Amino acid sequence: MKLKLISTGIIMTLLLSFSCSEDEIQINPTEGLTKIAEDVAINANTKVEIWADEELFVGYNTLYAKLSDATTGESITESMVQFIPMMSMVSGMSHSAPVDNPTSEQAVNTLFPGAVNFIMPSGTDIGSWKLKVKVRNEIKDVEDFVELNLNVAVPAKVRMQSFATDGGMNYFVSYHFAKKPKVGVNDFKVMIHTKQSMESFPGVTDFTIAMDPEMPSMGHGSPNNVSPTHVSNGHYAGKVNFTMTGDWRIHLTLSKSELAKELYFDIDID
Ligand SMILES: [Cu+2]
Repeated sequence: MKLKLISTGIIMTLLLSFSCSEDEIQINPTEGLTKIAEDVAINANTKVEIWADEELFVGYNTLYAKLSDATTGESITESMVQFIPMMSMVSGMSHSAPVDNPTSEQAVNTLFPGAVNFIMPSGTDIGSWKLKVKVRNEIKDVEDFVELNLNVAVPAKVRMQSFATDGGMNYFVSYHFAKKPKVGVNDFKVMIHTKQSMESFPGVTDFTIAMDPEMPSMGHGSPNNVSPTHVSNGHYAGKVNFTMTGDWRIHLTLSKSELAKELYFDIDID
């Protein structure tokens, strides 16, 4: 009886360790992500897939490029990857959007992560978005691109706001949580970009942000928040503390020389 228990224990241990290492080997890099579009860059013989955390929305979207050899299907883990979003407006005008290109030419777990802050939704009476993705076949020494059609929806709650100053500057403010926000202290980023031209939307690095989360329905805030401060490229990192589930409102005051702009984002914590 005792022997049986011991051997069962050994088999269980073996099974567990086996299944653990299996998980590590078979981990799927796009698990939990949504495929947005794909196409083949013919000259570079490279299949380009674009994945995201969810369907695209007006706001800051993390995009993951996944490259593979169009013939063999094997992952390509080294390439220049560049995102160039372009919106063709029904009015005839066209413009780009703020972009964070992948920072490395080495894939992270076969993915090249970057981001686009879509500043308008697509729609039949508004216009349409395309994403040009530039890649480079290092072996063939060929640069190429694909052009993908995107659908950008209006999110249930506003995730990007823009405002203009008297001086004619346009600012685009968006936010991003590294992980789905939950009750407790959450890492949180605010992004501020400006419009330099229709093609160029650089990050703005010299804002000071004061943050104040509130539960409007209950009339209280929360302690232990860290107002976002500038890290790089118009990204401001802080911490927001949601002390309970429900509707929260993150008040932000953005200041820069004479400019002081107050705005807020509503977010539901479940
Ligand atoms: Cu537009």
